[in-house]
Amino acid sequence: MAKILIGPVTRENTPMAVEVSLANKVISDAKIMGRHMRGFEYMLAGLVPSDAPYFTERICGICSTAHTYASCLALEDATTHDLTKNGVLIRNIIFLGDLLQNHLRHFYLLSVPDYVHLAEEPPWLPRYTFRDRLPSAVTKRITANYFKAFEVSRDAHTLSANFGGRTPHTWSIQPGGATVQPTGEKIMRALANLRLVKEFVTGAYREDLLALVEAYPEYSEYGSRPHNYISFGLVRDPDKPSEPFLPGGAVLEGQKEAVEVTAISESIEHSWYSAAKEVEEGPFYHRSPEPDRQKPGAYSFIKAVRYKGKACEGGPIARAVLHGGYQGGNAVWNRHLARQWEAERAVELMERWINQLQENQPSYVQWESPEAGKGQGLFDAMRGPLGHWVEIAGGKIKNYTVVTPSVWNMGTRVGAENLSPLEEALIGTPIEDVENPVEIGRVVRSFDPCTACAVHVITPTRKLEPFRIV
Ligand code: NFE
Repeated sequence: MAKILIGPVTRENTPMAVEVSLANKVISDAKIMGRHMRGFEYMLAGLVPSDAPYFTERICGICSTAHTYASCLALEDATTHDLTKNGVLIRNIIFLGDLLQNHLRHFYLLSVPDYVHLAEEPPWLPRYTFRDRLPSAVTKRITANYFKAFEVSRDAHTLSANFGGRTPHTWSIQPGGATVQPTGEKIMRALANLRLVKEFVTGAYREDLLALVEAYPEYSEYGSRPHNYISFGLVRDPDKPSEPFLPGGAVLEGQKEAVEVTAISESIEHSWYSAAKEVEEGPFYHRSPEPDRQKPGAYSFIKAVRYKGKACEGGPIARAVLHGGYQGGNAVWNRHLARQWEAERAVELMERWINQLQENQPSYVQWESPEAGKGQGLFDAMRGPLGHWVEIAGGKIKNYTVVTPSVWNMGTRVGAENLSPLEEALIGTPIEDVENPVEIGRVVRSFDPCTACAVHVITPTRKLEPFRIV
């Protein structure tokens, strides 16, 4: 049986490798391989708890505010802490600005080159050979918007930096709220940035995506998988800070239910970690397993996470199913369309919330770390459910665990048959030209994968294997 290994898969947030098996030029099996080791959990043990948001937001550059938000929720959960409305509004605005820059960069910078012949020079060359099916005027327009997207995604980031001090890796999201006051000047600037982003998200982004959907109709089928989804809920409700604004939930074979955290399990069966029984169980207050690169049968530093034993997909499409009344398919274009739909909803929420900021009301309430305690921060990052779990003992972090959306979406299999969502989605995809397997990248990128979040820390002496057909 022919196999194709692509390693690294480029144009994603930190490369990983994909190996597919082909039967009659159709993908019959797929393995996603995260070949870095993150190790942030080891680094956090022994630090003072208030360091956790600063450290964990550096897990990744594209979703950093999701980590600092989730980390603060975990620390606040360890102490039963109340937040102010201003504090929640500012956190939500910072995060949604980050979500908008993510969705725009994902579409234009990472995905569009899979379908459109942009400039015929490096860094857009070399690339797989494929036919650009768009009329030349549309290719020209999308190419211009590709470059415009650099500016507009910067505007979205600037909006976050306006309240966060900087992005990525903001300063002002802290346990206790946000350490910045919403002055009239900041509010005016945020609204000005948002106007620029809104125009692009509701205009170019929507129009360009629909042009690709029309030109490449087979991607309304390729990349489909079982209808199992999960979300921990999007941001917090400014009027009820202990609750998500859009509640989380799970969908198993099309049926919605509330998430029971104790039904989440992790497996390292096929991951490069030494076996530690408690890791298979949950909840997540435990020491991380030790790396073991020689483990037989393992193929990734990403673990496997399951809900009630099922591989569940997170991200915009899961949120569209849970909150948007969406009941359609989950092929490549459905994921992209859900992301664009979510970007429009994010703009609407931000307009509302920026206008609710109160100049003279507090944004921060002093937070003190407990001597001992446990807390969990359940949140939805751009790509899906993000969980931070902290255990504090003697005023220091004893254990810290992070389970990211990309672990949900592109972890390893459990046993031989229980594949991760991205592995499931690749199976059944026809490969027209095995020398130019462009279909693989198109399915992979529809998940907006991020290996940096799922793993971390590369061994510099080890070379990544290049693309080859086995
Ligand atoms: Ni590095 Fe992240 C998001 C988190 S992981 S991008 O969204 O958490 O998938």
